[in-house]
Amino acid sequence: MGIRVGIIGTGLIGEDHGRKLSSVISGSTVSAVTDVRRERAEQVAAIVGGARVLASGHELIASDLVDAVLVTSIGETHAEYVLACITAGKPVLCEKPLAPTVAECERIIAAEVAHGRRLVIVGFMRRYDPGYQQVEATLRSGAIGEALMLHNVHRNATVGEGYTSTMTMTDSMIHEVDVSRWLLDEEIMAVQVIPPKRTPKAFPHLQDPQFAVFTTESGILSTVEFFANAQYGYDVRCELVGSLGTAALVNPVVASTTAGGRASAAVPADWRGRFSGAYTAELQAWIAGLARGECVGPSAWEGYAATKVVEAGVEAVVSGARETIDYMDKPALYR
Ligand code: NAD
Ligand code: ISE
Repeated sequence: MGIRVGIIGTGLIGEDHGRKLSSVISGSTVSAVTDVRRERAEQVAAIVGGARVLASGHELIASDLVDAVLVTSIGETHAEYVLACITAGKPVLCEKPLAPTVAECERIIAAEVAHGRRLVIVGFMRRYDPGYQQVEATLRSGAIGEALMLHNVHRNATVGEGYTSTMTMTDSMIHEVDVSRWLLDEEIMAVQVIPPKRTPKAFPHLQDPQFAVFTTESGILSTVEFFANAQYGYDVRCELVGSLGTAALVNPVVASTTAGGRASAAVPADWRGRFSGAYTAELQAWIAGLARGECVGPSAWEGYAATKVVEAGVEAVVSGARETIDYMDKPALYR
């Protein structure tokens, strides 16, 4: 039976993670699910097999059926559920963002510090992608010298009408915030967002694409081109420029076609195809850690620091100015 996971929020990623936890990951089962759309929770319960549909997130957190909780509901609900998990003393993997506001992240940190033991991890899955891991290992090896610049590209094929100009930061570029902090091992101290010419393929309310520049403690620049309606598919790129050379992601190609005088390879439709292996590795590391009594994965501090940058980034989208960031002291629990 292993670790019995309860899932709160059975939308796209709740279903995707649920499939992995019930049939790919070793040492876990999905024992309970819940969603404000009960029919959706019932669908996912049928997909994972053997999960009870419970009436609310709070009932699920309190349930004896659940050893650990996966929060994959919408971002605005994360803090409430993560805080309830800490109160119940249950480990929780919360999808990004840990919470949409810094104030909520600070409450989570205060609660976890008062609890005295780490329970919370945040779903920054790119840290588990073999390509990003290779770039990180190359930097640490010294082969490309000192990091000077990081160039990131993040393109979605399309987004829905509900996607707004500030969600480019809160929903999407938050991944580049985390990748920059993790790869460069420095905090981001300032952010600026420059609006390029707009694509005609976005709803009029959305500034798309957007271009952000993060500056780290030692002055490394991390640039992000984020394009929400790139049309052709899902495409994530990254090149780290060092004082002696560069290290770049190579997008994984599963198979290519050569026909009619052309060679081509498929582009993934969305994040599920591109990062499937990273989600599996993230979930497996979490479950294996829990089996040993450890909390393995990006901490609540990483979630807080990312939301700090994102909050400044949202101000920068509106102001057009370079917004600076200051952080609280890092509690000993996260050092
Ligand atoms: P989604 O809209 O498909 O699913 C969200 C689900 O939460 C819906 O089924 C909705 O009914 C449910 N919900 C809303 N309020 C709730 C509440 N109070 N209690 C319980 N359920 C509630 O969205 P999604 O794409 O699955 O995204 C969910 C979360 O995962 C978001 O925080 C998103 O940023 C994150 N996400 C992360 C990645 C990644 O690459 N790490 C990818 C996609 C989404
Ligand atoms: C989505 O919510 C994710 O987290 C994906 O990883 C990201 O690439 C996409 O831009 C977001 O909308």
